[in-house]
Amino acid sequence: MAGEGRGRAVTRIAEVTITPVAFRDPPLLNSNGVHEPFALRAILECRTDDGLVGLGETYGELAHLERLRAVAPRLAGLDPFELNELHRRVAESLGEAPHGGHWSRAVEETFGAVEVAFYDIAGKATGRTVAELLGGAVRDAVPYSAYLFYRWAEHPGDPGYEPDAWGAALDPDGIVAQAARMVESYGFTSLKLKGGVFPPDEEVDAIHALRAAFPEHPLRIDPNAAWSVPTSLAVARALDGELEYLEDPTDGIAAMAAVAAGSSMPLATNMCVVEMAHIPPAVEQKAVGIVLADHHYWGGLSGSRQLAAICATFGIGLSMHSNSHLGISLAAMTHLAAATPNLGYACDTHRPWQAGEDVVAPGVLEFENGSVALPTAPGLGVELDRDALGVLAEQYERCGVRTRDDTGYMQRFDPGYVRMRPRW
Ligand code: GKR
Ligand code: MG
Repeated sequence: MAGEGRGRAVTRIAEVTITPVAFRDPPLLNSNGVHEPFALRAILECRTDDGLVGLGETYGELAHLERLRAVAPRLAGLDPFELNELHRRVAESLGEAPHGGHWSRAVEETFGAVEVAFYDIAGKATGRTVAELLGGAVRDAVPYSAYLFYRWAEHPGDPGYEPDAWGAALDPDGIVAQAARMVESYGFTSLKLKGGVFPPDEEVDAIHALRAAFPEHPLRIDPNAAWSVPTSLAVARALDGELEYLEDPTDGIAAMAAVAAGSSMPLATNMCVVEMAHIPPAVEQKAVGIVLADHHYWGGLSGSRQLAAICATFGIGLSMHSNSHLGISLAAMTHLAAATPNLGYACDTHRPWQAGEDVVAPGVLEFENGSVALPTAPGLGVELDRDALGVLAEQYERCGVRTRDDTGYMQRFDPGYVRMRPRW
């Protein structure tokens, strides 16, 4: 039960506001299709009875918004330090009992969204940063990787879209040019290519071209399970010695284990190990060498720290996943990564693709030499820009996108396009 304060004044949640927002997203290609002109997020503001406001950012898809809206009224009166009670209330609101001692992904995603806002409040209430509350920073700046995408120059379905400065990238030269711009603009020191778009030989050529252009940068490729086991093994052979890791070449723990057994580089995943129940079979079958943490679905910052401990126990490396996101998420990712000693790889971020639109006041989350310095103000250390929030909320109302559908959007331009896993 929520604590009664044991003689101390206790801050309690008075009100939770959920604001769906939409921001411009370029036509980035992946194994499911292409990004729509708008990406969705939900912004949470948790207000306490003594005037503190905790911020959270999470998925903006309708199903997730409905879960957040079901939970929000049940948070009133909760002490933001009572994370176990938060977990219980979230699960109860969603009508769930723990499965095998763990909660479902829906519960962990919903819990994670609110938990970050509670950490923000806890930091503001104590004058500490979130990284301090997570055990203290072991690094004062967090390295991120350049997230390279094959992409079109423009959104064919959106006549109002202003083409950005990046242009198209549809072959190895285009990817190398994109990487050069990323490295020049942000200083990234490792490079990740989103694959699964073109036949594997072409993507292997792109990695060779990146290696030639960037001899010192660790490289990764992630086709989101677009390849069969034999194709994955052939790609792993072709890229022997080139990759720091190969991310989700194929689908499922058993298939990943078959690829891992025949590959020289470690395999990483944000697809076959995405909840605690997946860890025992993945460990038993030696399916993955690296798991990508993501506080949005791994049960928040506290769940991600549990994941980190489990990975350390089993000798599994830890990296960090991203989806299209805004500054509150970047701040939370940066605090978590700064306070996680065994997070040994540069984290993913979609940030360069969202240049220009955000809900946080500018100036805190800047990249220098590929890293974001840990914010120093209490809590997450970022401030909501209320005008910017209003603009992106209005954009949400107008844009018509309510659920991410990369495949449906692709089919508008290529009616024969089919989502396939594996495709090759
Ligand atoms: O933004 O297209 C994308 C990515 O493919 C994203 O949806 C993935 O979840 O970045 C992610 C990944 O590493 O698989
Ligand atoms: Mg991935």
